Order: sequence, then structure tokens, then C-alpha cells
Amino acid sequence: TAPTGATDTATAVAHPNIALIKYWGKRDERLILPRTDSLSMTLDIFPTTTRVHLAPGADHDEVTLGGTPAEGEARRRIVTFLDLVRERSGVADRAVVDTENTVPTGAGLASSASGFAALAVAAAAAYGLDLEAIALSRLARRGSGSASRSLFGDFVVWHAGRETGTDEEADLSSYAEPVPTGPLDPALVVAVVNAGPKDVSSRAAMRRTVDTSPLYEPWALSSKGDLAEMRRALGRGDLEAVGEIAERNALGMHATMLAARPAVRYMSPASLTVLDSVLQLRRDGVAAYATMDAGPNVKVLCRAADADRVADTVRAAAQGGAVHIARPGPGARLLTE
Ligand code: 2P0
Repeated sequence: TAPTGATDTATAVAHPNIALIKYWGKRDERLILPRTDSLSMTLDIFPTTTRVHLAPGADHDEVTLGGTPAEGEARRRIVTFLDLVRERSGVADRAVVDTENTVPTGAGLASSASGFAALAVAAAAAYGLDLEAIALSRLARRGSGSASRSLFGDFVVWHAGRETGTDEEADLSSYAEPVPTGPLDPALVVAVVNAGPKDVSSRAAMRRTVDTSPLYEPWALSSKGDLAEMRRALGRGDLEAVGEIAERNALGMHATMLAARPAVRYMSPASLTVLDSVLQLRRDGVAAYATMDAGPNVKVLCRAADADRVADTVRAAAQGGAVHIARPGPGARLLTE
């Protein structure tokens, strides 16, 4: 039986986020503790909605993604996450979990960030865990590292946390929180250049990079400096500096992967064509800066006022791929039923 506070059914919505200072590499795989701090912008497009319903008496969790039963690794990660929520809440009931992603297939916006953020909020409520947002970000982190950042809207930092001390101290110190910004009116133009599934999962690619890339440690060190500079640039509302720091941090991350053994290469010829179009925009006087994640798609940070022009340029370069314009979006929240 559920303790007071369990609601039986809860539904939550969360949006994806794109890192301007990247998370790439873990120091603890079980607790999902990262090697470095990261910083992102939550988007206002492609929300994930997740409903968690307790099923007392059921002998397994029932998980559907867009109405289709989840299988394999996707299902295993969700059940493992629910096991953690059951352990914390003391409620052993199995659950029915339904998730709807609005992100178009292959848009290259990791659905694990919005997915585990929505699941953390819905499952915590359904199982009666009364957690504030920072604690929810720590919980979401256990599903997928980048999900910790989707708990909050706008600009968000995820702290790597304490490297010494007990597991519990490390876990408590690795959470996300909002980052204050000066006047910024940013947009992120998402250019989809390839809708195919990736060859190497980001989880596996991260591990290989940390284990084998001679460029990993220098990047991790320089990323610390990038984060400090990024906070200052955001604080004074300096979009050009924000973009420059984000672009070098992302390209540096991709350099660490290219140097892994064997190399992990997410960039495609079409990605490079889009990166060229971003350089051309800058030569033409438009503040536009690229970032890329674990896939070939390119996201371009610019002023909201320039977003249509940037989208047109990037669309022409993206060789038929779709282009989406995102603005800063809201943090994860519970829907009242
Ligand atoms: C990020 N990415 O900061 C980085 C940049 C991709 C490139 O977070 O293993 O799905 O579940 O913690 O969060 C993708 O990794 O990995 C990611 P796990 P996650 O957004």
C-alpha cells in the first residue's frame, strides 16, 4: 500500500535541452556522475509527456513509447529507473508508463533528456516522493545525465559534484540549477541533416572517448575554463561570446571523439556543409554559432531577430533536411489532472 503522498497516477511534461558546454564522459557509470560541469538551454519545442500509473498486484512494469511497447535497452533503462524510485519511496508496486514524444523521428534531439526528466517528475509524484526541483534533477540524472538539466527552463548548469568523499556525498552534490542571464534574446535553429539512427550510442561513445582518447583530458580541463567564461558571457548578455564559447567547446568535444581508438565520428559531409554556412553567415555580419551533439545534426545559436534568416541559410545548406526554430523553454512540470 502506498504511503501518504502517493497519487496513484501522475503526468508530467518536459522539454529537450541543448548543451552549450557539453557533458561528455562519466566518472561513475552507475550513479551517472559526469567528469565535467555542463551548461544548456532548455528548448520550447518537442515536449515529452509521460504518465505513470501505479499497478498494485501487477508482476511487471508495462512501458509504452508512443503507444508501442518498449523493448530491449530502452525498456531496461526505464525499469531500472522505476526500481530506484521504488527503493526510495518504499512502494513496491509495479507501474504502467506511457510516453509521448513530439520530436519528429530522427530530428537528432536526444529524447532521453526530456524523457527521463518527465519520467522523474511523474514517477516521483505517483510514488509519493516529495522532492523539490533540485532533488528531482538528481533523480532524473540517474536515468540519463542530460535529463538533469531539463528539470529547469532557460539556461541551466549541471554540477559535476564532489570528486572525493562517499558515493552519497557525490550523488548529493551533482545536480542542476538555473543560471542567471543578462538580456539575451536567443534562438536555436536546429538543422536536421540525417534522419538515420546513430551507429554508436552516446553512452558507448563517451566511454570509449574517456578510455582511449589522448585529447580527452585536455578538453575536460579546457571545458572548465569555457564554463567560467560562459557564465560571465551569459551574465552580461553577450550573445557573440556565448556563441563563440559554445562553438569551440562543441568542436573540441568532437575532436576528442575523432581521436578515440577507434574513432567516433558523428559529423557527416552534410554537417560540414552546414558548419560552412554558419561561417558564411558570420562573414556576412550575422551572429550565428554552431553546436553539435552525438549525431550529424547542427544547432545554430543566434538572436531571435535573425532566426528566420539563419534558418533560410541553414535550410539551403542542409540538403533537404528539415529546420526547426527553438527559443528558451520551460522546465519540467507536473500536469494536474
Ligand atoms: C550533452 N550529450 O551535454 C551531451 C553532448 C550528447 C553530446 O548528454 O549516458 O543521453 O544517458 O548519461 O545524457 C547525451 O548523453 O547520456 C548527451 P547518458 P546522455 O547534451
